[in-house]
Amino acid sequence: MGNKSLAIIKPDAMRANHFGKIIDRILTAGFKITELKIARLTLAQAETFYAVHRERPFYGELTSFMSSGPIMPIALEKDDAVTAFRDLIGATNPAEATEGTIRKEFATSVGQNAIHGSDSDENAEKEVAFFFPTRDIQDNL
Ligand code: IDP
Ligand code: MG
Repeated sequence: MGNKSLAIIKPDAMRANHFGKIIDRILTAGFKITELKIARLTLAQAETFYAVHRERPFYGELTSFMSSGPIMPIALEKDDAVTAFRDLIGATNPAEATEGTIRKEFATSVGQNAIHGSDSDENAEKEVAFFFPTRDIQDNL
């Protein structure tokens, strides 16, 4: 198992000013933040990032939402980071998310669900590289 994951605080949570509380949750859960920035995706960049979902019925809604405003990509490290982070964020649909998860507290719908988390070690590597192609920070945090 790997130790990296990529989080993205989505436009809904950025607009609602929930990023401070969400970052606090992430740190309290024991993740190390190695990279963090505010970014904004073009529609084409959102389509590239979510290309794996291009056949899904919600692809248009997802990519237009993810390019609708600022986002906060965050590179994370922890033992078994992908699984640990998906446990912290909860189910895709907040109606199904466990009490105490980030999506249970901050998501408003299955589409506008506050936060992204990588779903495999392989995708974590790709997703971190998508947002942080030059990792020039030493591991000294
Ligand atoms: P995940 O984010 O929990 O891994 P995925 O199935 O990978 O969920 O879907 C990616 C994203 O697409 C979700 O986080 C959500 O924003 C959006 N999405 C998933 N299912 C639906 C849907 O049924 N309607 C609208 N948006 C959806
Ligand atoms: Mg996914």
